[in-house]
Amino acid sequence: MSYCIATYRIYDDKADFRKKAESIANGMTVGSWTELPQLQQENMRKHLGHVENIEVYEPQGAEPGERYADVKIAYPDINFTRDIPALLITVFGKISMDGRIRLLDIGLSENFLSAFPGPKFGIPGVRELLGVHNRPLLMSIFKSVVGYDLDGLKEQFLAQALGGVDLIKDDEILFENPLTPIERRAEICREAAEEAEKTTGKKLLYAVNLTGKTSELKATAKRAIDAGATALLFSTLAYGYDALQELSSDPDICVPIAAHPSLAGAIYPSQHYGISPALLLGKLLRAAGADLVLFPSPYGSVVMPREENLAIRYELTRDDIPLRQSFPVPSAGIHPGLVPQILTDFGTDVVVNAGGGIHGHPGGARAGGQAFLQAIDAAMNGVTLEEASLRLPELKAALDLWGGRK
Ligand code: 1AE
Repeated sequence: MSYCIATYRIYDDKADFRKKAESIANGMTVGSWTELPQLQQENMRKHLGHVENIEVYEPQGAEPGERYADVKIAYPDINFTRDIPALLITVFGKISMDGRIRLLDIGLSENFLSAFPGPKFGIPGVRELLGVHNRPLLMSIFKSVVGYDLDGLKEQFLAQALGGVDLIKDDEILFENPLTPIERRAEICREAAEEAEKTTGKKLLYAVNLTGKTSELKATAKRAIDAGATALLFSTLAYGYDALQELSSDPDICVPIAAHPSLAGAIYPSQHYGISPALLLGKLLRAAGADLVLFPSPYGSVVMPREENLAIRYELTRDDIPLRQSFPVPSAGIHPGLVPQILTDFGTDVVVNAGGGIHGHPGGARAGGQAFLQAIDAAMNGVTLEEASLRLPELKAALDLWGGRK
């Protein structure tokens, strides 16, 4: 028998946690077990979930609200189809609404995972497309996009591209609109990328924001790719993991997909409810095929605790599962002064991602990109940013504005 194993943290001041765990294991699989006649119990046994482990935390003198248990429940794979919606509904559908319970992890069985091709490109594939193998990548985010026309967008694109960035992504709030429809956007940005390459000698990927009705996503993605998009940005949690998987496993959608974490804050931040970031933004997005995964860093404007970031990174890059690794992209409020810390926490296989930290540079977006690359180069070579900035005016201007001289 093959099982997926869910780990929950359940808070309760008085509950008998074993009873509670058993009622979940029964209730989320065969329903009421003990009330079934003997013969039916035998027939249903293969569908029955079971409690694998319970660890109760009840420190002496615990204040009300502090008592909890970490509970592992095994769910037979034969109960659900091999897709993420069925898995999530099984392990955390109804019970997500039943008191203070948080889903920490799901151990995916080999059998379940075998239905997932995972990222089509992953870290090695994205590096191959860019021809950059030995340093963190740099991604720039379009800012001020709503209400701009194609010329305005092209001008912004060129300024970012000339700074030497590896990827440029749309802002996630840029939807289909008459001024910059997705195909025209893809077309003019491809032209701008080619123009910039003549100066920088560098390839770059442009991730257009894929939006609109779910039933039209694939067709829209293909039109955008035909028009010149070299990557896609997709706000997966708004659409569902399965929508991402549909895109990533389509052989005609042959560009990397960056998953934007929009809405994740409605699901992960509570210690008592929701789903852990490592599962929500790490394990499940990799399984669904995200080549790059954005999430709030511990350092910038929208923050997530460092240990949660490292847990996401672990899930995106662990090498004991047969899927390509996804790039971690710690984001929000990132500026060049943070680069050494990002490299310390994430190593080389990371995408440094910035919007305001590029466009807000006193010398403009081109200088903003250059300052980031200078910071990456210094950090890679063990040179402090302070020291590097003595001969690099773009980096110096960024450090003067935002600080961070490690
Ligand atoms: C966590 C997502 C970050 C994001 O999408 C974004 O646009 C960040 O912009 P900046 O770098 O904070 O300006």
